[in-house]
Order: sequence, then C-alpha cells, then structure tokens
Amino acid sequence: MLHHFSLCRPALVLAAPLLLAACQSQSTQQTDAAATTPEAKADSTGGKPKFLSKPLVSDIYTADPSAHVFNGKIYIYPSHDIETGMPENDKGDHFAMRDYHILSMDSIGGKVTDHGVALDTKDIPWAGRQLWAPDAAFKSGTYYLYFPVKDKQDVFRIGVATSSSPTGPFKAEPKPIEGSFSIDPAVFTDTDGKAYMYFGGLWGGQLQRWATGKYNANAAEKKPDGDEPAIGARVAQLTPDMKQFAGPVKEVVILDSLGKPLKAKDNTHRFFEGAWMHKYQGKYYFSYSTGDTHLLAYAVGTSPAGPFTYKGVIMKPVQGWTTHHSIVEFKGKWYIFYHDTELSNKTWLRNVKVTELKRNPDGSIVTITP
Ligand code: FUB
Repeated sequence: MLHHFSLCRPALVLAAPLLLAACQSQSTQQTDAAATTPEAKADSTGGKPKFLSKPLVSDIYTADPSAHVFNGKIYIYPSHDIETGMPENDKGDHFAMRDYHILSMDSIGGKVTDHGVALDTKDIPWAGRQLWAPDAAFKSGTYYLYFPVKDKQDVFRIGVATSSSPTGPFKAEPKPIEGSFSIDPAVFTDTDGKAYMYFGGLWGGQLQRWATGKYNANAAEKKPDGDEPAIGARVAQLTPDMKQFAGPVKEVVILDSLGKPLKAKDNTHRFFEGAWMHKYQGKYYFSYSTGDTHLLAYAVGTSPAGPFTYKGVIMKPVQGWTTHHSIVEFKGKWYIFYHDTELSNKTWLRNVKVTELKRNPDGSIVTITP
C-alpha cells in the first residue's frame, strides 16, 4: 500500500473532532448512523451530495469492512483505525492499528452497535504490530476471526481466533496459520461446505516478497510492473476445523477477455489487495482493489479457485487512497460495504459505509459512483 495524496481525489474540508478516548472503549455503544453522522456535503457545482452514503459509525474510525449475516443479523468485521503519529510511508507504517471492534445491525439503515474490543494485539502471542483487515466465518457453533498482523520479525502472517459469539471476545491460536503470509484474508464457504481463504496484498502488504514461494525481504516493493503476468492473490482451502490450510496455497489467475492472464503493468485491472468472494447464480465473483488506481473490480469464474475472467468496475475511487470492500446478501438484496475518509480526510483514518449493489439481468454488476 502506498499513499500519494496527489493521486487522491480533491480534498474535502470536514471538521469532525472525534472522542479519541472512546476509541479504546470496551463498552457497547449504540449509534444511530442516520442521526449522528455528518450530513453529506453539497457539491460546489450544485446541490448534489458529495458522498453516496454516510459513515456507519462516527465515534471511532473503521475501515476494511467484512460483512456477514449470522442468525439473521448483519455483523461487520472492520479494521479499527487509530492516530499513532507514525509518519506516512510507502510501507503503510501509519496504519498502526492495535485492536478490532465488531459492529452489528439488524437492518440496513438502522442502529449500529459497536461491541467494543473483540481482539487486541497484546493477546496474540506471536504478534508484533499492525493489525490489518480481518474477516470472519462460522462453522458448527464456533465463530472464527481471521486477521493479518506482522510477526515479531515484521513479516505479515495470518492468524485465527475463535469465539462462541459473533462479537467475541476472540481467543487467538498460539501461532499463525502455517504457510500463511501477506494480508487481507477473506474466507468464503461454498454451498458444498468447503471453505477457502483468499489473501494477499502488494507493496506494504508484502505479497511481492513471496514470488518464489520463499520470503525475500529485499524484493522490490513496486515490481514487477512490465509485461510479465500480474502477481495474483492467493487461495487455499481450509481444514475442516477452519484453523489451517488443507492443501497448497495457489495463485489466483485473472484473465482478460481474450483469455490471457492480466499483465503486471495493467494496474487499472490487476489485483492489488482486499480480495472478496461471493457466489451468484452458481458463478464465483472474485472482487478486489486495484490499489494504486483506486478501483474496486471483479472477475467471474466457474470454480472457487479460478481462473476468473475480468468483468468490470464495481466502484469508482472513494475519497482516500485505499479501497476495500465486502459483498453480502441480506433479505433478498445485495449490499457492498466499503470505506472512505469522509470523517477525517486522512488516508489512515477511515470510516465504513454501505450501499446497495445492483446487477444487470445478465448478472454483471452496475458500477457505483461513491
Ligand atoms: O487497513 C490496512 C490496509 O489498507 C488493508 O489491509 C488494505 O486492504 C487497505 O485497506
């Protein structure tokens, strides 16, 4: 991940002093998203709102929302952004998150509950720093929280923690998932009950350091950028206990309309970070962030491990450098959860949002302007 303000959309000035003490609160807070978030700002060229949706919560900063429906209710597993004063750099050191808060809502547009701290870095035995984008899954009475964090050698690994409640608290396994690396785990359980983890992220997410299968700390952060195939996300099936990889880690291949793998230099289409999988009418929709071109894109395939054929843009750039999303069906409609920086206008202090995801009759996704 890299953060060039010159690449960001025009800055908005929005004063939103947050109660930072509340960020550390472990108590349950109720927030009426519609009532407490700032009003959308009018565009200077007309009366059109500047933002499509409002932040779901405004008393803490949240990002990277992974949404799931458990027991008829929506649960959101986001990153918890905080201000630590770490200087901004190309490795994303300023994303120095330390814990997770889980959010829930009974309905879209209804009250959002912040369930307080569900997992803290200090309770992960192998963790060093930077608790980035998580995901969750449920199987046989247990909720699983998957999280990327740098280990004590400053290498991103993916861990798993369990709870009997969707909101935690979660207890971390003593070691990271064997063979895991990089960031942004997204766990998808297919209709046959098999579960898969998609993961990986370029640049600050360290995926390029694993090109040979072994860790190379000296790999160039922004290469390859030429005619060679793009670096793909990774996918691995999970063991029945959901705590390990059941088989080899494979690369997710995205093909262009001619059936050729996307090239590394094709940064408006290729995978960068933030993978997500959902199934619609028997097809597998692999969606992701294009990173330095700030798009959410998708590709479709007939198998959970791919290959997938690039189909289009789900969402145009948001305010802020990073784009990260999840897609979930709730009461017959599809929704996309995403983030931007409406509350802070700082790339590392984000806020999660939701809007409806619409499709054309052929299953293609209608592009959203956020
Ligand atoms: O939140 C930290 C990182 O920023 C995530 O892991 C990426 O997907 C990007 O959103």
